[in-house]
Amino acid sequence: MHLSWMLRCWLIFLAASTRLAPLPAQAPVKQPHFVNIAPRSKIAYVTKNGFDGHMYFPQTMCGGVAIFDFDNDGKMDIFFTNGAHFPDLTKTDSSYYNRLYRNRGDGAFQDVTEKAGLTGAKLGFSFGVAIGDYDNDGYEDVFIANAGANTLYHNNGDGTFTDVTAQAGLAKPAGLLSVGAAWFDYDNDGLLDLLVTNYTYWTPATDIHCSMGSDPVYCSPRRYPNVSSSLYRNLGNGKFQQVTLPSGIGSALGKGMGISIADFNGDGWQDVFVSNDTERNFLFINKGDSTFEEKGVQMGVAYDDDGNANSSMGSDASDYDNDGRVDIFYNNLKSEGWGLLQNQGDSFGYVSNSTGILKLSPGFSGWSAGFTDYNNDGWQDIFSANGHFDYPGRDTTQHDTLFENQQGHRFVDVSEAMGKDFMHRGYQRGAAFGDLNNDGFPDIVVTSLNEPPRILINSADNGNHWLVLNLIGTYSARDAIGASVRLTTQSGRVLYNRVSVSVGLMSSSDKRVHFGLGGESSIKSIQITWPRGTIQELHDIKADQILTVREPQNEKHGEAGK
Ligand SMILES: [Ca+2]
Ligand SMILES: [Ca+2]
Ligand SMILES: [Ca+2]
Ligand SMILES: [Ca+2]
Repeated sequence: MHLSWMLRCWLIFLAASTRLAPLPAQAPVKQPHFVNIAPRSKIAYVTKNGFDGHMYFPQTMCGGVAIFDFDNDGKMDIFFTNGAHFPDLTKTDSSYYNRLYRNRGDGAFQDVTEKAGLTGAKLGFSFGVAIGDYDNDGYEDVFIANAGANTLYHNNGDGTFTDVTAQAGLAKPAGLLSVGAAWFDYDNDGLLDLLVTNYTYWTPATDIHCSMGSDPVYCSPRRYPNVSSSLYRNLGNGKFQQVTLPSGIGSALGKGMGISIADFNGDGWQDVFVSNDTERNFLFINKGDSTFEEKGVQMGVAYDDDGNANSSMGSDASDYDNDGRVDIFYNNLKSEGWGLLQNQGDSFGYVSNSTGILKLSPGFSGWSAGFTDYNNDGWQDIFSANGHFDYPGRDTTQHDTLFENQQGHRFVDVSEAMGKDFMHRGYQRGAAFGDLNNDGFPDIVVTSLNEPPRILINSADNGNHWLVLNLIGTYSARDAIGASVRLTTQSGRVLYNRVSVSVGLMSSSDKRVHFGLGGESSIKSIQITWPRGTIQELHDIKADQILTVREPQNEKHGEAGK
């Protein structure tokens, strides 16, 4: 008894002294933030929507961004689309030009637009940009969605581009506003096809003038007709065939904005989510026979949890909870709250409420948006480029937001901790994601109406590990858009990502596949499922590298597109 009492006292003393022992000195874990390096370069580009107080309907959407490597030097370059003068819809001077900036690799970007032939001087008002190597020649080509005729530029491989629209067969009816576009191989023939989201029919002559009291305002989209998206099949000889109606894409009429491509039901065929402004969202399930069935309502992505169709602006698809199924995010205008849709196999669950998104988002009007693992912890965070309509003199400018993913369960708003360059208030519109300095931490480029863009470099200072995969298709289309990757870390943690380029709104992101690995510096295995079905396994991979992987050759397979 006495002994037992002594022992208990000793144990209590031991526990107390352990508790009181000073902790070993530990450096605080640093959180990455963002620094705008655009002022280091001569950036002539200012997003110009031609604003003159009249509030022409399409002026709210301007300033698409692409992050891609046009000259194959391993450094991601930046392309911006731009607006035009109203009501004539012409790029009346060079301030309206689209712009290409070459990444010099020293933190500065060089304007190479004129040499590249990408000013778009004759294009009028441009909205979205979609990057894809449609002819599998190893050089990324550029498609631009416009108010007028859309444009395809072929990358000649020598720093110049040629407008090949006329011979490509990508014509559209006059007055059809094309906002976004995405390259993907819907029929798995090794050639990238092209989906274009259209918004409505509009010309300066049919513009409806709306006002609130005596103030002009942008009209509600509901005043304008709904239209379908367009699908063009790549025939492989530089020509495309319009398959909008036979493919079933033409059966759904809305106001298309963001496009997210993924194999949502895991059957080996790439499906399409389209976010529609003020109309229900679409989910086109690829039936594998060159047709799609629009199943947005059945699969639970058409409306929010209250059954409302909301403004659904930009969208992105990614596996935010690392369960092997690709989820969907879309943002909305102020007071609506943003949509996070969890892929539950046969359908999607609206999880904005349970994940905290619905509490964090109603104060913001979002445009481009995307998943990006800014802190390399293996959980995809959500960025949104924000700003309400550009009514001068009202409190309509906003800052962008970053919602940090807490282990796939909840999101918390970490925007303020991202630094003053991140917190810039404006009418942000386009945004693209990519690793501009190849340090394994994703960066963000954002446009803002009537301002220069921001090139937000990730400070990369929490020491987390990462892997970037540069996948090159041989039997599949060279860009390998849609290739999915399952990564298992040394400790057995499983992460998912895929080649995804059409991210957000009007914008196109770095096609390389990025993984944050947290504290783990080695990878047990990587399984790549290439778009045409080949499965490739790699083992014992070191972290913190950009690894190029070519699709394995199979005797039965030729080169893509041959
Ligand atoms: Ca480059
Ligand atoms: Ca090409
Ligand atoms: Ca194809
Ligand atoms: Ca994260």
